[in-house]
Amino acid sequence: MSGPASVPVDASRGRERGRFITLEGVEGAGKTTQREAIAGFLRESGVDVLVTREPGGSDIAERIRGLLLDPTNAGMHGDAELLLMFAARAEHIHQRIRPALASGVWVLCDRFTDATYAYQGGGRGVDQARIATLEQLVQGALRPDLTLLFDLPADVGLARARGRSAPDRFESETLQFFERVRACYLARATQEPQRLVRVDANRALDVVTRDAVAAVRSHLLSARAVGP
Ligand code: T5A
Repeated sequence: MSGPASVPVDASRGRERGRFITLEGVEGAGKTTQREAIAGFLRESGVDVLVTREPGGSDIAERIRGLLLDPTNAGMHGDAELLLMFAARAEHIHQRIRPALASGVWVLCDRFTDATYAYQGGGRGVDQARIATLEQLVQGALRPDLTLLFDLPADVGLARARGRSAPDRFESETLQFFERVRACYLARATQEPQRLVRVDANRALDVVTRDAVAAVRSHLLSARAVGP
């Protein structure tokens, strides 16, 4: 594995930094499975990569994750859920994401703020403007450079997730909830086609991996093209 010195400089930001790649999709879309293949590809390409997830990714954020996913917290108020997501994110950004990017390490994160727009916004009906306010407060200018949206019908993803383990607090939601989540993700992909790349996840694992790695390879090539 090469060190930060081999990571490209992003000329538009005027300083050396890693790239921030996020993976999104409804439950069971295959993000966790695919992130290992993507991380492997990046490492083979000489990129130093931090693999992480949300909610979670740092000590305190992982403890907040426990609260958010615990099915016995079914009565949690929507505002509390939204604020806990961003509280965990603030910790994760300050403890892990920003230091990694600043030292030139690429960050591969299983879910980020697109999930808040999709789940709390699309799923729960929270006003998108409220989410945008918190996004600005917690992240400043930090946004993913590339997001892969693993897309598949919500019922297919739910069947996969529920076949694997007991449902957590989110997986206990209705199919209609996850259909709204999916619709929100697809709308965001339409609004930001340069950043948000849709990958059809309703296919065999190796085919999904091929397309996901191709999207990351393309991003790596363009990152290197603006390098030193
Ligand atoms: N959340 C998160 C919010 O509400 N707001 C937010 O801001 C954030 C950040 C996190 C929950 O938090 C919510 C969303 C989530 O509900 P989680 O456990 O991390 O909880 O949930 P997920 O990220 O959805 O993780 P899952 O494990 O449920 O889904 P994955 O990672 O997409 O799927 P994966 O890879 O674990 O695969 C699931 C099963 O399907 C199989 C796998 O082998 C596995 O058994 N599979 C396939 N089978 C057939 N064909 C394929 N192509 C397959 N790909 C995978």
